[in-house]
Amino acid sequence: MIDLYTWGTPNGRKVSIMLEEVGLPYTVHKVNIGEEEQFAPEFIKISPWSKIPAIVDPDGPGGEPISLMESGAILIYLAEKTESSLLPTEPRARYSVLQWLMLQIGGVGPLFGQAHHFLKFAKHDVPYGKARYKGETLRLYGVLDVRLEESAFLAGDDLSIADIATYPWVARHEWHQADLDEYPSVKRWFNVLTMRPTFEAGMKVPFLN
Ligand SMILES: N[C@@H](CCC(=O)N[C@@H](CS)C(=O)NCC(=O)O)C(=O)O
Repeated sequence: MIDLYTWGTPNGRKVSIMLEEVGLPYTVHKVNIGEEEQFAPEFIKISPWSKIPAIVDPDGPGGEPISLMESGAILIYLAEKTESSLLPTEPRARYSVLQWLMLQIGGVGPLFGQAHHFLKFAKHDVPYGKARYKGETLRLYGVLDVRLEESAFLAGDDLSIADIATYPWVARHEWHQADLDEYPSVKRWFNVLTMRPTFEAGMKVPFLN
């Protein structure tokens, strides 16, 4: 049974959606980042940067336990552990998945996250920060929309860990003030994924599981 350390955020929900998709049983451990539980010494042993999500798999490579931080690494690990088509082995398909996954890890997550900070949570009004990160966020929506106009999913014809990584961020579109009607292909993709029972279940973690 995999131990999942998470909270109700886009990064956390990537992993619960993934666990639902591949059908691995898991135990949820809530790490309330609003109460600074991420700084508990026991959690830092698993996640040195004090960030959720993290997992511990008692049945890791070689039959030994493994702990992992960083959502991208966790998605790759779980896909490979289960030999899932969510990360294909055929090289062209695999690199397509990895490039869209990396765009999420290096672009969508950090920039949407900063947009949330300046638009919703900053203690002071910072017009430059709001404009900068909302602008960069909408620029990324444009990239996603062009891509999803030409293919059903981010990496191509099939669902992949790149979609799983990106979906929970787009689910917060109201927070970063993106109007999905202006990005019809993103909206089509978002609605398709929202209908999947695995995504619905994963998005409820850790509060309703
Ligand atoms: N690059 C990391 C980012 C994880 C991350 O930013 N987690 C946030 C919640 S979405 C967190 O734990 N924040 C608590 C903190 O920074 O103290 C990943 O993809 O896993």
